[in-house]
Amino acid sequence: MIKVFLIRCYGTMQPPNAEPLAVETLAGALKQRFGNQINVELLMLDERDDPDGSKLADRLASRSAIDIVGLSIPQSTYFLALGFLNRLREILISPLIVLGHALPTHAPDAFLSNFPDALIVRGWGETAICDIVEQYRTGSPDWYKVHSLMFMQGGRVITTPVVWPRTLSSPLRFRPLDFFVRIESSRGCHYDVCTFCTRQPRGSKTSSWFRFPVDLVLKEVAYLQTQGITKFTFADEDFVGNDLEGAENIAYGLKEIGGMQFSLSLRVDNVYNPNESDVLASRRLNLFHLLKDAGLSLVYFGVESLSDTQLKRYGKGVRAKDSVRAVEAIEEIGIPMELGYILFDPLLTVSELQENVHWLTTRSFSKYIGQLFNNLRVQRDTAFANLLKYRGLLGEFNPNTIEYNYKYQDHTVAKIATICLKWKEEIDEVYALARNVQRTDFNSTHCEIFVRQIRLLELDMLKQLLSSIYIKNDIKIDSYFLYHRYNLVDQLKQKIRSSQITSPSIHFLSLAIDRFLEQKTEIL
Ligand code: B12
Ligand code: SF4
Repeated sequence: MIKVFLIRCYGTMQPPNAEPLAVETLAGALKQRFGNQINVELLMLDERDDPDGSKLADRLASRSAIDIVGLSIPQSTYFLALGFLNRLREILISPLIVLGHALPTHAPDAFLSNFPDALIVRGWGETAICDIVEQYRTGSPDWYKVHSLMFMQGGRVITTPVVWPRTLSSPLRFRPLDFFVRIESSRGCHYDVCTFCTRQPRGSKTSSWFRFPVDLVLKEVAYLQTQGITKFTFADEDFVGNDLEGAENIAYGLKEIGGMQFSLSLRVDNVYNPNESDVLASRRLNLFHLLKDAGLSLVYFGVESLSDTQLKRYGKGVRAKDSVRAVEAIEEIGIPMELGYILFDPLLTVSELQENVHWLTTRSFSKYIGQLFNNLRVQRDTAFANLLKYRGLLGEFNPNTIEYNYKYQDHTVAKIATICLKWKEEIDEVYALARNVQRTDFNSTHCEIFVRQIRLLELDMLKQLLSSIYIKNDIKIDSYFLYHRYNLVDQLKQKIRSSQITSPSIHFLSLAIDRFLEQKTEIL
């Protein structure tokens, strides 16, 4: 019997309750293809309790006859993965190593240069992992026969064509009650052209989006309900895609199942598209009424900017006023939302910044912005990276996040961005963990109030910074904002303490709050 370990890495960017869906999905596919001829075990490698991966490597050393170790390496886990793989090599365990997820997909060189015997799977991995096992079983594997692969042979990097698996294999869920569960109803993005977005690689003839069979999606939801799960998120990048009917059928099915709460991600033109007929426009709105009725509790909206020129640079294909209309429509239907926003990009101008602030202060939705002080992550394999290279603004590459450093073209924007990003860096651990509680609980009032208060405070601070441009050479943060932020964190601490709610997410949040308050006491 073939013995396979699939390991999911957790770093600073993966909240502790993020479900290891990548490896669960791969395990599901392996079980579906090989049944009892394969033994698959899922493991977690979390830098919070095993910072260099050596503990897990040593544990594996005590296990006998391991054939394949598959490692899932998302952003922020590069050094953790290297530590683990180095330790495996040191203790002379040499199973076949297979690497997947964002970092191996977009920075294969950073792994192959250290581990030339490893196989890199690029993009969706179910077909590839099954074919790898198939080849491994022959005893003289021919890796050219496996799709979506990168490997070294004779000192050269060999690349095989990428395929997108089309079948939905039911994930082999790993302790689902301990995580916030995700379900896929589609893959890819039907729009597929934003200049900053890295998507899974695909062959030129593959369509950029497809829906899984709706009955199988609903079967998975119903199964999870039998396991005691009542809250989940759709993992889809583009839940609606170009398939309103499929989305409607999911809504009807979920309503029938009943008792579920869920979130999903949308483009703004999934809600309002100015180029469509009135009939289609009302069908779109009706879809969101149906979804709300079925338990939709949070919408992630990829707004990104409310400056038309910035939106054009991002390749979003929408105008600010249409985004505003879509956001207001969802607000009117009464579905809570979180707006994706990328305020600072290296080519931002002061007038674009003012345009953003204008929309945000004249409407009521700034409280929904997930992270106002976001800066564009210029990732490898994106059009934006090419644009910056051409402009001479591209800096060094970081394999841990697959992004490049860059310079801002405008000095004033650079000053404001530096202040805001420092602020974000200081509060991010607390804020991100509180937002994670809000995103995965749907009913946590303390965390919801806290994240909203921080968002409104940040918008006020940005307005203050913008107005200080006109006071010569004096763009700096007013200490009022620092005091206020400290007090908000302190209040959250008291509320958590008095509510006596306990969960791993709240536990990590409380630790982060203590760290923040300890570091910042000097400002009082
Ligand atoms: C839920 C989610 C999150 C959650 C939890 C993520 C987690 N890691 O557990 C949170 C909020 C924490 C998050 C954070 C971020 N995310 Co996110 N996230 C998603 C989302 C919506 C769903 C992920 C998912 O469940 N996919 C379904 C599973 C089955 O796919 P998968 O994980 O990719 O696994 C497949 C392959 O990657 C591969 N594979 C993976 N591991 C392995 C291992 C082996 C051995 C093999 C063979 C294959 C293999 O095979 C798997 C099955 O096909 C995706 C969009 C999407 N639909 O993928 C974005 C997405 C992954 N996120 C993205 C980004 C940019 C981020 C952040 C960097 C955002 C930020 N600025 O902080 C961070 C950090 C990176 C990360 N993803 O962990 C991008 C990634 C782009 C890229 N290629 O780098 C995506 C694609 C969204 C987008 N279009 O921009 N994310
Ligand atoms: S940012 Fe969203 S809409 Fe744009 S290409 Fe990426 S997944 Fe598609």
